[in-house]
Amino acid sequence: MTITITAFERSPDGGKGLARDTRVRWALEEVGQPYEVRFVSFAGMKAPEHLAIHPFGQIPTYEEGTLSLFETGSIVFHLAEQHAGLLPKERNARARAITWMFAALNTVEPPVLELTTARIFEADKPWSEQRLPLVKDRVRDRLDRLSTYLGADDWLDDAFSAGDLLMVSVLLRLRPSGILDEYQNLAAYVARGEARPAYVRAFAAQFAVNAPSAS
Ligand code: GTB
Repeated sequence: MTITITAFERSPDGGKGLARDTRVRWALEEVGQPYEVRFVSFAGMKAPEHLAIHPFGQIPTYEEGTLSLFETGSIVFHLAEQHAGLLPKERNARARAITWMFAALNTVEPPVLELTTARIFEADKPWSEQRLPLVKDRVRDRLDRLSTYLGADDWLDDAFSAGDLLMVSVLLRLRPSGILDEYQNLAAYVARGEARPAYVRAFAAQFAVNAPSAS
């Protein structure tokens, strides 16, 4: 059955892979599933046809036969359940990997998003200079703990999992702020994720349509 995802017609990040279709593309590549992409404009995201599959008018979405999904966590989880490669078979290891998926999205991503908002959308506000250090420290609170937990390990548990895929995807968004490089082991962890052949393919696919030179 053909899998179709949606992505920005032209991502505002110009191909840096920061829009959330990249994590879904990555998961699809990890499990070896071919997919098609339907590109959506900002106006198209709020049109009834798109709202019928994404109630909040966002990308990405996932369609496969009669199934349509939204939310990257749910899409990655669906793929990880249906195909080998993203979740361990052993019950406890699988539960731990799922826990890390939630931790990436529920515990680490919110302050990371807050920082993006503060740096990009609130930079011109008169209170921005005072607020930014507070927001950065909330990110550091999480990264301090994550860095200690990861230590010198390659991945959050024994083997790469959907938990790492989501955590690396979330951390990647910190790179422009410079905060990621304050944590040597987390920067290396993200680089390890980016070096995976599946990530390289996913990144190249989104870059091909979003790079400034792409027509
Ligand atoms: N919780 C949802 C999920 O994980 O699927 C969040 C989905 C989401 O925020 N989608 C964004 C969107 O559709 C695109 S990724 N936004 C349009 C809207 O809400 O109207 C967010 C994003 C946008 C741009 C950049 N960038 O340019 O760097 C990075 C990330």
